[in-house]
Amino acid sequence: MTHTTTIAAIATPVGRGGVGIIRLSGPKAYAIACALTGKESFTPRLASFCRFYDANNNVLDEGLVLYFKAPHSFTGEDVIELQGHGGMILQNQLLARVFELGAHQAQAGEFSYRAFDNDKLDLLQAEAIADAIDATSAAAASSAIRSLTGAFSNKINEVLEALIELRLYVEASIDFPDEEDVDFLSDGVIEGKLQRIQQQLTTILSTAQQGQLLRDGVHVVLAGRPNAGKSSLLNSLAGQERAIVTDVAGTTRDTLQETIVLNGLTIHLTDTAGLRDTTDAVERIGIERARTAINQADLLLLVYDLSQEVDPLKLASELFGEGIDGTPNFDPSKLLLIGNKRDLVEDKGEGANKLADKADILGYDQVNVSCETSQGIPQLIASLCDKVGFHPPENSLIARTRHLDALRRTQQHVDEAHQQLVIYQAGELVAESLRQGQHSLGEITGEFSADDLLGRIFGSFCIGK
Ligand SMILES: Nc1nc2c(ncn2[C@@H]2O[C@H](COP(=O)(O)OP(=O)(O)OP(=O)(O)O)[C@@H](O)[C@H]2O)c(=O)[nH]1
Ligand SMILES: [Mg+2]
Repeated sequence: MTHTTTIAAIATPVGRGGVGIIRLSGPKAYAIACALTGKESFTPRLASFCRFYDANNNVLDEGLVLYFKAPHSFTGEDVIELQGHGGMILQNQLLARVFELGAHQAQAGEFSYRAFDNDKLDLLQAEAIADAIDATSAAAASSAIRSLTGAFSNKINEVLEALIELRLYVEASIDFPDEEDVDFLSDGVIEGKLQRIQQQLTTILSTAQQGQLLRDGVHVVLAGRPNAGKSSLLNSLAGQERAIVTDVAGTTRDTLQETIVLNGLTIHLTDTAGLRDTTDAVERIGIERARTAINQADLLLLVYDLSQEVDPLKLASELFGEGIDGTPNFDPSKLLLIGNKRDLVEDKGEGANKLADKADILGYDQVNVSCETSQGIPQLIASLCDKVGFHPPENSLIARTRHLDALRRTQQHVDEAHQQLVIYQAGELVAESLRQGQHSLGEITGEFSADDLLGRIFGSFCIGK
């Protein structure tokens, strides 16, 4: 689709900087650059040093003009980049002049949307641009760049082609059954191809799950009784004295969040008020907030003091209630028991009374640490990554929940196709399930995507991208 308007926006971050870039895209971009600079022409892909003039021929700024002629540009349209001096006043004046000459303010993500619309990028690649810019860890950034270069799209397209080819094969066989041939539905060819597609989808899904963890990170909450060492653990993991630590029980009152990166995984870590019965109104509100955070956690670290001889499962039952089988009312897959202050109970002498780094207590994972000496902290980090299923492959690819959802629906349709084949021998239904699978997989790259979804995706980009 061709866009008739010319859009412009400041592409560099707001604030002071050596260089500030204004980007234009659309049919008038080239003419605006000529009018702005008084030059008659620009050569594509050649930097030209120019002065930028206002309507009264006063110099607004000077800098470089870059011209990318359609279709060889980011958006596929004529693109102009004005590289002036960074500084909000200068940049805003220049932008206002560009508007005066006929450009319109670009909406968030509008450049990327045009690139998508002109087939310069697919939806996965466009999302990867935003994810690369917003990445909170080096691993997330490099996997976003890999997705941007098309590595993820290629994997999706490979399966998409296999699905289409198989659907066409099934449809052709229904339309032109070969009397002499064996029954095409039971000769094993379709089943073999379906199984291959199922395997490919499983592999992609597991890569995408890692990519989604890399992108979004996990919400981890520290909870426990007062003085157990929750705030000390937050400080220890964050590598800085972020939370107040004292030996006064009830030190932390409000929840406190810190985003940290451990082994490449972004963790949104929340410290909470120690849980206990209290008449203090402020502390009570803090404890309510702690409860809310606990309920929303992807993983809960239940911290207890090893020097107090606490039974961690009994503590969990006290805090979260008990199921009919006598175990705590908390999903073991989301709970990690942390015995803290091991330095206080371990015999400093050779060999004797050393605690294990980690244990399994009736199906609940447990680790022993000391915030004082840092002993056990690396094992805690390893257990944490393990619990949330974070094992990024070498060449990970960034992914979003939307992609996981579409992949799972595709798997379901392919499973249905498999059932229609082996149980009902229903060729038409096999083809229909494959068509639905093709449709859900195509949502990922944007081959089939509703306009409102596109609006939501591009609307979350920054202006100028
Ligand atoms: N010896 C030793 N002391 C620790 C350790 N971790 C924390 N402490 C001490 O235990 C006390 C309580 O620590 P905090 O981190 O404030 O405990 P908390 O769980 O956040 O307490 P509240 O905020 O009151 O709920 C402080 O005096 C810490 O110095 C540890 O591993 N070893
Ligand atoms: Mg605290």
